[in-house]
Amino acid sequence: MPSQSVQQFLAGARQYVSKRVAASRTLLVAGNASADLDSFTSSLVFAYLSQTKERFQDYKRVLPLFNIPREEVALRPELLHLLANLRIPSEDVICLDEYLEYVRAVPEAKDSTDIVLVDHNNLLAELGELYGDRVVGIIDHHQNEGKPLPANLDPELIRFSGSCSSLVVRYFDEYWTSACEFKKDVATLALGAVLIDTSNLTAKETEDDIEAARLLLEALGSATTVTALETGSFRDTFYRDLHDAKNSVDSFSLRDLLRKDYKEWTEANGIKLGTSSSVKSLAWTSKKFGDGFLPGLRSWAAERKLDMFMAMTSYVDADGAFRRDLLMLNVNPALLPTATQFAAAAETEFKTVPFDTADPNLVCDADAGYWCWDQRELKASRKQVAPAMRQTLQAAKL
Ligand SMILES: [Mn+2]
Repeated sequence: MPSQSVQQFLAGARQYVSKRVAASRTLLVAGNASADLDSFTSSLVFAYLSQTKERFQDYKRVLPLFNIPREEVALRPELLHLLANLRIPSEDVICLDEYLEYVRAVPEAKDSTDIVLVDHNNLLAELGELYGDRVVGIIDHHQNEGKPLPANLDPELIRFSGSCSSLVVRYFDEYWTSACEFKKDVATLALGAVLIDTSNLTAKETEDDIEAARLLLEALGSATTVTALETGSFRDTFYRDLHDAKNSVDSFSLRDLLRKDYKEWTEANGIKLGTSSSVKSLAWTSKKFGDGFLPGLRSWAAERKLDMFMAMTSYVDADGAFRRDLLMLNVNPALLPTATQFAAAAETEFKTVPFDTADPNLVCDADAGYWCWDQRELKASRKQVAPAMRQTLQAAKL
């Protein structure tokens, strides 16, 4: 049984990578490149529990790898919620860019590493180049992409289920009834993914998900009967909190908020338009970021090398009414007449109305190329507004 907690295990793995410890025989456990909660928990639970299997005893190190760059962790509030719940510092999560840096600093690591894939069955991009021929095990719930699987996989556990974490839980089935003092945290970790992926066992769930949830809830000591599993209030509360976190962007920096749902276009005349869509009103966003709001918009536009930036929001206000806001920031002085022309046209086309507000962030300043509005035309989303702006930009003379 594991002699350290999952928190201690992850902190140790993180030190190994951060301190560039010389390579020893290593097992890398990598989730997929979209890096959702399922991939995260599948890789961490597998890596942590691998020490309970004879099969993995020869590995000196087991590293759970989160298959996205560090900077994208912030875009996954449900992960941050679960980590906080478990007192796991998010810095301990080993991200792709950090791991690749480690391999560059310790090149011999490449030859002493095997890899297990969880939540995917085809290793892509840089990891594929490094370890495509060193895949020794797969646990996945996606369809095989037609590529033949590597030979001699152990485990080779690929079948449809709501959550890949459920398959990982079942692969280590003996652990959940053990007396290991650390098992509650491991169970919490896995349960989060199982419930999120199956909408609290109400959608897409298979026998594997139901059995995994039963094992985990039993390990947590909160479901000793099937009835408790079916109606368990712990489970419902735990799920609702995680679900709310997933739909909350309160922990986002302004940059995260702007790039979360972002699209850009470069027109034939070289003019570049960027558009951010958000589930929070401009008033909410301005209040949250205060003096950092306008500089934040300008810095995002500069980072993306934009000539024109727009933000669209859609949200439900305090009275339960669906609302939209629209914001336009012209960055290229040569386009000021074009932006002014769009602002005039938007009044009729999108029923834009300046805000009646004391918030200086939400007051138009045409000379500075800045406009923001209450958009009364509620049917016009980015699908309508962006093409209108693009047409205007295509006609612009620089
Ligand atoms: Mn999955």
